[in-house]
Amino acid sequence: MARHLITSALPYINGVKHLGNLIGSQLPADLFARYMRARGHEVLFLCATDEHGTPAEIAAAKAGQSVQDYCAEMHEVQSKLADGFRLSFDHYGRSSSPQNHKLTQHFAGVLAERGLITEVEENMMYSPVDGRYLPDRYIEGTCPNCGYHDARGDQCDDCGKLLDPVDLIDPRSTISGSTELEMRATKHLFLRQSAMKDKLDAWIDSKSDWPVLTTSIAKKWLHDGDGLQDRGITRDLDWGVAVQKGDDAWPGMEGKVFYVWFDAPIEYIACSQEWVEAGKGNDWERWWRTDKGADDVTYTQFMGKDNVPFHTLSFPSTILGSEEPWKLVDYIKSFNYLNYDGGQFSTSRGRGVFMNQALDILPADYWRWWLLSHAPESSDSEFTWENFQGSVNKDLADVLGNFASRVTKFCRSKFSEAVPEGGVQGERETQLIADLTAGLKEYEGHMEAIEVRKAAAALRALWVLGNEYLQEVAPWSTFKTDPEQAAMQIRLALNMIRLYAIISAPFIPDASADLLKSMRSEDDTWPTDIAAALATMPEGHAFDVPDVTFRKITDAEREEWQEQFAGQS
Ligand code: B3M
Ligand code: ZN
Repeated sequence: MARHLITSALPYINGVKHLGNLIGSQLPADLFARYMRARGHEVLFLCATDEHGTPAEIAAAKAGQSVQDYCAEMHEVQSKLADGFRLSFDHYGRSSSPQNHKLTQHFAGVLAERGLITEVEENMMYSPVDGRYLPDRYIEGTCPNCGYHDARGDQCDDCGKLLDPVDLIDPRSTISGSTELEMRATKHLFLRQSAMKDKLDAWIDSKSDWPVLTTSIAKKWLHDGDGLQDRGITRDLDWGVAVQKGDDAWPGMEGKVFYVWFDAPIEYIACSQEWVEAGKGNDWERWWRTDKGADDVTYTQFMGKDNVPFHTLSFPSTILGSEEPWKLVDYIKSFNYLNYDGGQFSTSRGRGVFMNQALDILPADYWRWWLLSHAPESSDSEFTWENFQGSVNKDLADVLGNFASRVTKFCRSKFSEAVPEGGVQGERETQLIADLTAGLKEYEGHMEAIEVRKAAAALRALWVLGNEYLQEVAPWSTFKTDPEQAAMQIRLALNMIRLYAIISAPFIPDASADLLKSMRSEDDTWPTDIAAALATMPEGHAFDVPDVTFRKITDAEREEWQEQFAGQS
């Protein structure tokens, strides 16, 4: 039994996430966590809401709430949706927790002691009308590169050029619209990532098994242009972790908070402390401190590609730079983007399906299956309603659902609602067992390697084997001439339903649980010997005909939903 620490990137608190966010980290992380648990490993699976920073402030102001109330409410909303999608976090924490405040200040203090934090005097845009310094994305103006009128202070959305607010022509505050902006000198802290460059480089080089998507992004940041830059880790905001050195004040830093990307990854650790505090565990250090047993832990992180620099460079700078015995990540699984029906998901235009809407129209398993089997691994992928309808109707309804329904109904009508007796297995059954054995091995290999799409394809292929067998041996015809032989075929098929329920659970946990319940089987041990697994439910074992496991999506629904989620242009 191994120990697996698994984290998903922390969703921002501001608003319900769309399906692209879900498949970019939380859902594949859940797939892996469920698989590892099913294989008998000890798993600690953590996620939390990422609550600090300007997006939270803006969203709270828009909602007319204090940022504390807004975050508390949105945390509940996101937590319920996570449950709705059956994301099996051992704890769903909050980056605004006291644990994270304390730990973030601890890291800052230690890094300062190690000489890895510098104080830099910077000129920042100050807006007298708004009475505050303006973070980059609160400033808009004309792009000096392409002339686009609404370029943001950090980037031009039109030509994509990264900008500094001072580059903008005619800058204005997005809060008040005021153009009376002035530069004022203020002090900020910078994390000296440049001093960590060689260490990080060597560390990334040692990870030859990482996905290319992960290492190529890290390498680009390490080597492009002037190489790895120091990163500002403080901001002029009210909401966030107050800048302190451990428990001590930081002279000159009054009224400032740490940059959200400094404290957010630290929440991975703090979340395990919250997990203990919530009474769900009793020892977080054995997961995180290499001097307390975490040496045996395999730590896997899941995230979208835009989060990779922070997890391959910034957070490791914090961990390595502290020179304390913290557990470093072992494997980073990153994802490309999921697009929506010929464009992008858009929160502002209400384009695409958001987590709450998805659950309003169909159960979680339908979405889990489509998203995971189309995970944007090697490139961006696209959600279309045709494709979704096709996958659900074919894979789930025709292949898996139909198998369970045909077998159980046939058994009930010709035998009884119990595993029938009689008959002996022949060559065709030996062949089936061999095929299932090989297929399962392939499936397990992809799951271990976190090749999500390939794992889905391998699982589907296992379902297909059952259908092919049934089609070929046709117990409904066999029954007419040799009922004993038909009984043997159906006995095997009933046991296959149970087998499918167990191995499909990481993808479609609800349907799997229902099928297992219909088979009146409490034993959900992962199969290691297919022949033995297919003899688990003995002759005479009672079962129930399951309700429809998966229903089909009609053309009318597909069209209605396509329209409903198209968004306003
Ligand atoms: N909240 C960005 C995102 O959701 C950010 C991830 C933090 S992980 C420590 O894409
Ligand atoms: Zn531009």
